[in-house]
Amino acid sequence: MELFYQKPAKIWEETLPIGNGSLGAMIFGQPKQEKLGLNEESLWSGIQRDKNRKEAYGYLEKVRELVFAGRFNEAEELVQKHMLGEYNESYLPMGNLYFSMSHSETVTEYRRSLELDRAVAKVTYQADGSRFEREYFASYPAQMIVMRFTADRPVMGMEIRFESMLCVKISKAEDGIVIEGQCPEHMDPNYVKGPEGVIQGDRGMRFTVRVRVRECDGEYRISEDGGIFVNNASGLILTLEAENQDRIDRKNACDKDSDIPKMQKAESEKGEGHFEYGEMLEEHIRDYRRMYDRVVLYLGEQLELPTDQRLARLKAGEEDNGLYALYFQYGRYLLIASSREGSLPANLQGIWSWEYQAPWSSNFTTNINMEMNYWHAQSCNLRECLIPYFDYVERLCEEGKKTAKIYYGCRGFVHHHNGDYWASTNPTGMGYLEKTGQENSATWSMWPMGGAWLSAEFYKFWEYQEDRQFLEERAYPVLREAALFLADFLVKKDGVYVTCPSTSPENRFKTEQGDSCITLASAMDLELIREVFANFKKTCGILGKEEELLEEIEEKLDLLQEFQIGSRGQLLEWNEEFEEVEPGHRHMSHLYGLFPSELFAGDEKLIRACQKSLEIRLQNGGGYTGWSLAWIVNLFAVLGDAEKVYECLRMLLTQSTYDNLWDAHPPFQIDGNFGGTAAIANMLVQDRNGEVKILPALPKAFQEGFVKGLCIKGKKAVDITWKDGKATEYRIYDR
Ligand code: FUC
Repeated sequence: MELFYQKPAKIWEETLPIGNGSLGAMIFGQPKQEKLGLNEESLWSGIQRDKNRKEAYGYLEKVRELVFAGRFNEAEELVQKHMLGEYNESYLPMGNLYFSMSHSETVTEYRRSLELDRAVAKVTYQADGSRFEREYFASYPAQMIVMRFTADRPVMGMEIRFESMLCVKISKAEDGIVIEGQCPEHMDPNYVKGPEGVIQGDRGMRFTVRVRVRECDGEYRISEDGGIFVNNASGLILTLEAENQDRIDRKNACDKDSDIPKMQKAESEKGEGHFEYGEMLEEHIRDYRRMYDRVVLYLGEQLELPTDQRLARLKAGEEDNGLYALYFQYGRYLLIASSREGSLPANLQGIWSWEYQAPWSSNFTTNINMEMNYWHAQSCNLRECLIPYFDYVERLCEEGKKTAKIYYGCRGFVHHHNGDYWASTNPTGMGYLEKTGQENSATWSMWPMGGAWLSAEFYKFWEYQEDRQFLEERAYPVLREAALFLADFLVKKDGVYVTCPSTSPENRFKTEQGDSCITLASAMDLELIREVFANFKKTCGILGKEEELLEEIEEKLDLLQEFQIGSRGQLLEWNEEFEEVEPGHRHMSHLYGLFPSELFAGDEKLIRACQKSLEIRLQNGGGYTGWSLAWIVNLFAVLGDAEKVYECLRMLLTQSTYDNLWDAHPPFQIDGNFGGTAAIANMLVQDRNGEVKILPALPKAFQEGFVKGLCIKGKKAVDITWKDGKATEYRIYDR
């Protein structure tokens, strides 16, 4: 399977992304002036420091009093003024590598492709009577990006240059160039401040990038100012490696067992300097296919048409079942390329980001986005890709213990809606009004439920992998800290336990005194609490642990505020039937219990209420961002509404997908790709609440097909073949 094009990319959203979890490249494939946008996932602004707002706790009681008195916007004002902390830092683009070719502008037989079966990108064309070919891949075992340029005759000439928006010094090395750089010590998000929000300073992280000429059968020289000049060559192989001093120190300091990818790794066994292209390519493909090959999906033939044309045909109302399978496998490809052991989790753009101040800092947004990035990891047989997620959440768990104490006087760990490289856990949004003139920062930032949501994947890992050591050593501690926080955070009002302050991610409600976002016991809070408590109880049960916290949890669960159904039969998003400011809001937060959680499984009353809420959201324009649509498709899959699944999946591809099949929020945000992939898996098999469903939401359009290797719980996988919309054969087996 491949993505292919008959023209080079003009914009970033047409480039072909490659990656090894840490290093990424976005390939334009321009014949005359090739450009590669480069990333290294640990290049972030900032320094390690405490961003918690120390006086926050002093206002908590007052905020609660105001909420209990129904003075919601006064409570919001207080939160906004006194409880919000600094913004998190920003993910940064490493720079671009340019290749100015000496051949003429006119080229023929142009083709650019990304082979999903091998994770190799290619560009081929004819110029001046010669055939040129480029091959790119990002090797995880070798921790490098490898670039091979060939021509059928020794006519290749080019100048290679590296440029960056970061502070860099480029110098000549014996076999290439060395780029030494330093990231800014602070960067505000672009929605707060423009370039004036950047402080370069001299405390930011330092990094080194090396571009090496590994093979060249023509002449080459390197200029003092860092240009590489090639002439009369028919073959040229370059590699790119990067090292971030901070990352290595930090990892070494806190995790002695970790397998830190060092740039020398590639040369280890065969000795210094050993490099053989064929070996390296083979090693890369072997490593990649070990994961990628586990799942095969056929929904229809792969048309011999360029991917952008296939997308255009779909937009014009034509059918292309194979394109959905390509989209699905691309979602698996993108996760393998952006989340491997030893790296950070996939951020808002995976690892591919080109703007100096990227949208929403290209950070780890945890009120939907980061979690959605991993919705397909289990079902689509990519468990290893979760390792960076678990590593990162464990860091949040450490930092979040401080935040829990400072903000709420609670035990356990809390995380809010934004995370960065430094794992800060405080609510952000401080000074937003003063800096931007806009109110309402508490709407997105005052959400102390990030840790609760993030902890869910730990239990799910146990369910799918049945790895007792993982449950004991990794899941239990995180679930315990999450449960501790929630147990302490609950407060009693009229004999019932509620959360306060409480928001429902990014949505607002109307009151007589104007609109607000701060209330008590939003549905999502209650869902998360019930889920964390249940997961913790189950974990303790399996591990045979008895502890006081379990009793406390029982007591809190007995008196926990119930979910409420509104006048239209909908599940209420907040504890009262408020009028929503945005009834078609993109977040489906109150439907969390239906999906991704299994909390409501089997409860017909709540499922019907969710269905109604979903209907209301959609009637009012919901699903207008890529990830929002992806969430909706999953919800319909769980509801078993096959035709809605198809309708929304089609919308995801036709309205929220760029030509390189990246998800469009807009702008590019990778969550929709991953959520969309999860939805396709959910339409084929579901394992929820102890019940495996085969083809639970198969649309009429996908009459015939087969899938192999989708995972269900208990270390099992499923193969299904279907015809006329019915399974003709299926097999459940041990993985
Ligand atoms: C959440 C969403 C936005 C966006 C941002 C990165 O705040 O509400 O739509 O996806 O994250």
